Amino acid sequence: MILFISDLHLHPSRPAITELFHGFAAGPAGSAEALYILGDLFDHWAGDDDCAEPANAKVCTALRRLGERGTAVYFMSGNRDLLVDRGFAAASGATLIDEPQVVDIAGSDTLLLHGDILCTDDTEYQRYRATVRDPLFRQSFLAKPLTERKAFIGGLRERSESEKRTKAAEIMDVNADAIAAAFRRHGVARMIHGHTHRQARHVHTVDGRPCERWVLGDWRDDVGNYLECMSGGWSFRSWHGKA
Ligand SMILES: [Mn+2]
Repeated sequence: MILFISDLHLHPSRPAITELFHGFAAGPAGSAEALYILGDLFDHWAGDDDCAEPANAKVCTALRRLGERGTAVYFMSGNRDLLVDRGFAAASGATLIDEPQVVDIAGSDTLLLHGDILCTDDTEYQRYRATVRDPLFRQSFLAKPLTERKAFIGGLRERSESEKRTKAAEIMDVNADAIAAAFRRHGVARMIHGHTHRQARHVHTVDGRPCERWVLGDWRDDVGNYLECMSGGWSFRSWHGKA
């Protein structure tokens, strides 16, 4: 059994969701051979020195325990936890994977993405994405003190929340051409991504080929969502805190 999650947006100010995650890590995730985290596990990540923050340290410990009990944990950064790096990997035991990544899942090549790269209609966002992913930007940002980085991210969050309220929902969703291009470029017939919080299974026809796209749901205070891949098939599951 292989599980996929994304968009938990864990943050010390959201104890209920953090509690759900810890139940999930101690529960269903422990029976999986692998857990793929496809971005935005954290609501924000100011740098790996933030691993020391008690709530973050607890998450790292939970992931480390999972690994020790035999579940391979793979971590792909999302837009919010873009700065997760080797320090986090060392603290959590998770294997960092680049985006995009093609992985053999149950015998078929599967493209794994966070998903924001597919939202090409939001040109303003894509410009921002390119800036923050620039290695020089990253380097100079990480050279600032942790408190300064956190304050900067806090300001960014507020701006993005207010922009989201005024932007049309379609602009923030994935673009059909970007999806077709991704299937084509990677030569796969299956894709899994998060980011849009619109949990669904979509079927696409790309150059006459049937392709499947699984979109992971986000987590709320009272429910977590994950995709379960078993030999018998794939399905979305929800987690309410009890097995
Ligand atoms: Mn995201």
